[in-house]
Amino acid sequence: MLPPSRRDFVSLALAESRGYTNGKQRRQSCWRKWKQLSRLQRSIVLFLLALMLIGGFALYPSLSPQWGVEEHKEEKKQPFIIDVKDQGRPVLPEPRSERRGLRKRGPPALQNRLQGRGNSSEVRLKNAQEEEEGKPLISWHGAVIEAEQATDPNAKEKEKAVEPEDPSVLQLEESRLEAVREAFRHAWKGYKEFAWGHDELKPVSKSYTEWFGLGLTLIDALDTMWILGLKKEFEEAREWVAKELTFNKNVDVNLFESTIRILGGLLSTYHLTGDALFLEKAKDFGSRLMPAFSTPSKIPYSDVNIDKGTAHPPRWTSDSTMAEVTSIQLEFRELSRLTGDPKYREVVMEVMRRVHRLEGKHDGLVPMFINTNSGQFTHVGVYTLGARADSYYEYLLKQWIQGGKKETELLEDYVQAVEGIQKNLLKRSSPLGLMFVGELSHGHFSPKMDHLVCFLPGTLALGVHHGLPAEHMELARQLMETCHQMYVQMETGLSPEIAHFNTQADSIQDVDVKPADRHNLLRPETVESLFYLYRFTKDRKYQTWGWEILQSFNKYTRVDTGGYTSINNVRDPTSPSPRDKMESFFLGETLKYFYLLFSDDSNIINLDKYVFNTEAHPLPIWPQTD
Ligand code: DMJ
Repeated sequence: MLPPSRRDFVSLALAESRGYTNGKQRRQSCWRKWKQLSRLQRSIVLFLLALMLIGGFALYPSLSPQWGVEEHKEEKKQPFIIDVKDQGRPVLPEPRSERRGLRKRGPPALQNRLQGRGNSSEVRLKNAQEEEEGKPLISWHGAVIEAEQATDPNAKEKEKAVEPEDPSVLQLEESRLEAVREAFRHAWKGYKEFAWGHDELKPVSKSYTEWFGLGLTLIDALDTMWILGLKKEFEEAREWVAKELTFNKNVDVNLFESTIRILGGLLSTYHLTGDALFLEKAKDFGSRLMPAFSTPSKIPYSDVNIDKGTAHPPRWTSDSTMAEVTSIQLEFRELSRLTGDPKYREVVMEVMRRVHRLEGKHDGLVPMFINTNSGQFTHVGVYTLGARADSYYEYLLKQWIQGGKKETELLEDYVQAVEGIQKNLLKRSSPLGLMFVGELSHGHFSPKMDHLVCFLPGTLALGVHHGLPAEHMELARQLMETCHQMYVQMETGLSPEIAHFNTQADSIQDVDVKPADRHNLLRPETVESLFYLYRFTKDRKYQTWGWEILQSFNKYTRVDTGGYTSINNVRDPTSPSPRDKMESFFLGETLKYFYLLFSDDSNIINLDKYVFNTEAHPLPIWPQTD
């Protein structure tokens, strides 16, 4: 039996819910009921109403849809084929309050990194796995990759905690992180003294090279400084961007290179810092790249003049490079999301749609060129995971991740390509039996592997982390070992640009290098993959391998007066022969991946929240609102 007051309240509620047809009648009836209530009853009702009102206000921000909700809904309805009608509403990177918090906090490395570590990363890994549990992942050509199949056999390993906070482990970690910061400062010193505001440092001749004339190294390095916690260096670079950087320049830029380095660098710095300056610059630059897409086939030209708004292919051909036209999507899609203007996303997704439909792939592998007039592949018959094709495969997976794993055609193409690699491009070397990725030329297998291919172990591991088949992880581990051997089998401990693998049974060494391939450009791919493999397996051997590579860079490529240089000969430790150039990706990628590899804090660029573009600039995985 309810107390009298509760009974009355219930009867009032029931009366109200009966459903009147006429509003006036309803109002009168409510009023009559109200008058019949005692003072106490009215107070209770009023009190409850007030409570509901306050609760409603408190909950409103978390319940109200964020900008762009409809954008994601559209994409869910039409995976991959994104609706152009979806116009106009920008999506901010994070709720404003958080961004303010981030700014106040400063770069992540300035925070107390020892707080709250270990457990939180494990929880996140578990959540990522749980997210996939029980759901078929994709439907691919009628076959369904089941969640069970996609379980990582190393899940146990994932859950294994990094050692408890053992002081010697923490000390080792901190000393390695400091070694990376020191390397960065040294590189920055050379850039600042001899190349400030120019594209690349020539550390030996103490001068610079100009490629686009846009301060390439400085922009490429912005988010690295933020992540490493180099506040002073970051602030002086920001100052340059604010005061000196202008895109009002009569220069031709390469669409791909400038997208991944400049647009990608500005967008990621915007996300990490919340500083609108970088978004403004990104918008300005992105819009100046758009003329590249005005071609008969919608496959963009390689070069665009950012002042005149004209674009053209290279002088000798009307072809564009496959990797170049299919590795600008993460950046343009993000620009659309941030500005609310779909035009950036539309042009790059049109490229993906056309490539997806093209005949001439070989088990999901693509040729290296595509014609900007016909929109067809050219040079059909040559397949590589190296130069000119590499990041096509990387961006299939990463776009799928960026968009919340809904654009199934991207995933289909990625999974099919991995099968194509397994079927056509893998062989084992002698004497160690290393698994390597060769090339196929008109049916002829060549045991040639670019260092560029060493992005692949990391990408495969990332796919497994996001639910793809466990066998990809096994391949990732084996290829990681191979990339490691490309370093340790060289006299300097540094990989050549291209390796040839011996397959004859009586070989003495697995890796052979042709005289023209002996250079090392300070490239990041192996360190990048070591980072992913360590993040996902916590196997410390990957950190050790990375540490050895850093030592070799310091020994053979460091220039006393500041900066690091590419070298001509990784086989000659007495005379590695400097090439006198520090590529912007050494600061943008290589040192950043070293830092992330040596850090045990999975919160520094959480891989469930960010996806790296091919120049190591982290962009957010789009929040799922439904
Ligand atoms: C970088 O510009 C990018 O990583 C690109 O995908 C490949 N080449 C360099 C680094 O080697």
